[in-house]
Amino acid sequence: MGNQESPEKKIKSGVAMLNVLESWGIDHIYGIPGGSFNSTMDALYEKRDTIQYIQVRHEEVGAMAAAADAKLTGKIGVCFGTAGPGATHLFNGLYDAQWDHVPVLALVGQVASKAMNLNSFQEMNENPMFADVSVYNRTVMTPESLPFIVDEAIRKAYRHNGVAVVTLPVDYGFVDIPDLPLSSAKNHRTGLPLPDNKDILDALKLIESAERPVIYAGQGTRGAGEELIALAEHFSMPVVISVLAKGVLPDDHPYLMGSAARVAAKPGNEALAACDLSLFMGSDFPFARIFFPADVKFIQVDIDSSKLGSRHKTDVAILGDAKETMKRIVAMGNKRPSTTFLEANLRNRRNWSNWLKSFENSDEVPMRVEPVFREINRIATEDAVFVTDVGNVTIDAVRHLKMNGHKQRFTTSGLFATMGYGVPGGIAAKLSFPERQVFTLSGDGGFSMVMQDVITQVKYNLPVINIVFSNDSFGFIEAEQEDTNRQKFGILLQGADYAKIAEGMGAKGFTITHPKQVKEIFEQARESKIPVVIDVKISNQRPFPAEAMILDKDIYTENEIEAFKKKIYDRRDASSERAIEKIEKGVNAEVSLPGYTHGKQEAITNRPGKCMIKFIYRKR
Ligand SMILES: Cc1ncc(C[n+]2csc(CCOP(=O)(O)OP(=O)(O)O)c2C)c(N)n1
Ligand SMILES: [Mg+2]
Repeated sequence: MGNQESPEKKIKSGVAMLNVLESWGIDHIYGIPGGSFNSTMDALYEKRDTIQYIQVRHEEVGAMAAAADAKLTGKIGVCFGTAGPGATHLFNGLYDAQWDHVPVLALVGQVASKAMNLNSFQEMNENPMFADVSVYNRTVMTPESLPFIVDEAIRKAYRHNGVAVVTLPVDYGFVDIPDLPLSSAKNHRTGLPLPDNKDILDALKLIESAERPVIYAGQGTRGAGEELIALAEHFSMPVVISVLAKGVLPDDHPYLMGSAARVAAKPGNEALAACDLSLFMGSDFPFARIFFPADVKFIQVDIDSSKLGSRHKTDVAILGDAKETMKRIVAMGNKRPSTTFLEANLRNRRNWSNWLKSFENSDEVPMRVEPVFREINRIATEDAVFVTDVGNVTIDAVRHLKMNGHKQRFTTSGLFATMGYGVPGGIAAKLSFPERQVFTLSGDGGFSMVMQDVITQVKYNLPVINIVFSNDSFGFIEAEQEDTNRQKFGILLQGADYAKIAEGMGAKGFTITHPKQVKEIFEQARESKIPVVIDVKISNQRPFPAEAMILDKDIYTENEIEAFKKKIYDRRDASSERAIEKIEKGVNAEVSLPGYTHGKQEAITNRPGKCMIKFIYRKR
């Protein structure tokens, strides 16, 4: 860093800026150069031994990787784009960071200061462009201020867990400025609010009087898996987790009901539908109003006061760190013995797990996904990182990855839910954790949005195992269209040989078409020293939808099944015909009921020895 003893010492403004980055522990930065970014490229050359420039093939990939870096490490991710088209390409990655609340710094090129505001080539009015996505958004006005502004930008990004954008006129970076020690990195402190015991006592009153309490845990519980288990066990509460909280608990923990909403495990949705109290812990779950009963008692814990009460009518709000809050709730509350509600949920979850497991050795061709997940789970190391794209593949990953709840990590594009997260996330994971095994899991749609950057994995020797689930469809949207009972349109994809494409970029490519091949190919992938793309040709079946039910004669009475069938007969259309046919075949028929919604569910949870939970569907 700078030298206070000799203020006459000069340094290029661009290098001074990178010194600030370095002081904050930033060791790599993603982007593509351009005319308006050359002074920073020059500085990056000078600083090449300490800050690695990662050349991506699309700025979106760089921004997405920066967001993924931040999600995985908690440290700020950094990306850049040149003025105009390079800048606009950043948006998806930046919005992903914004929605999943992680710090990212975007450096944006600008034409030279003298050319600004003259309608110059590629000059755009960048501040308003980035206004919505950012927590800090400035254009540098003098070379001397550039390092100060970047320092401030980093502080703000950390403070607000958001995106800071600094727009740099290209000429400034080349200017010599005094080399001053200006970084505030050493002053950086983080702290989380501690809960107020009065609020905890209020929460305890609700917990103690509830009959069917459920914990809904979000990413705020990351790092607090033990406290979460202690809380669940102390009060005999089943736990439902958000997608972003996947991996906080071991997936084989019996109290874990899985996730809710469309990515749900069935017991997850059913636990929410049946509960009379929600302990909503560190989450921004956008579907809370739909999936909890309207009259549920609601306790919300968050470190961000602006989130309290935002997702559901809330009875008790606790501003506090989830970990500390959970500890105190347990310490201050009386232990509650097991209940029929908990027992029912535990059994519901066991049924679901057994049902999922029953497909693991399926020899169906085209393949089901379960044999693939069986292999992923088999070869995954104890600290593996799983990066999941957006689509049916998200549902499958959330349901089938068996994470250990310790060092393994899961990441995806959570609330923004953009496709094209897999390959960039893989780059980020392997750069941040070179020693760890990294899987990316993408649909063919999501993969083909960003697959060019497999070449980036090759260039930087990042041996990621990329898995492409090829169903020749935007499957997730196809299922939505199916549910509307309208014509399917715009969803089928031209198939491609993704293994060959990967080989063309210098990666190792495999194609799996039959379950017999899975084991051998995953063995090879595990040993590979270069990036791998495994293209699995899967059948285009939607994952078992939450809006379907299993009519099991062991669980439902004849009358219940008849009543349900009648509902379907009443509906006479192509999809109900198919459903009836399935029911006629007997037990364990999977019946998908397009046109029915699970928005309103009634649950019968206190019938030990019987089915614990029954859906009653209502027509939309
Ligand atoms: C950038 C972007 N465009 C469109 C969507 C809407 N969308 C959500 S999932 C999906 C289909 C994903 O298809 P694919 O990657 O093949 O995965 P699959 O569902 O088939 O497993 C689409 C189009 C989105 N989330 N992000
Ligand atoms: Mg697909």
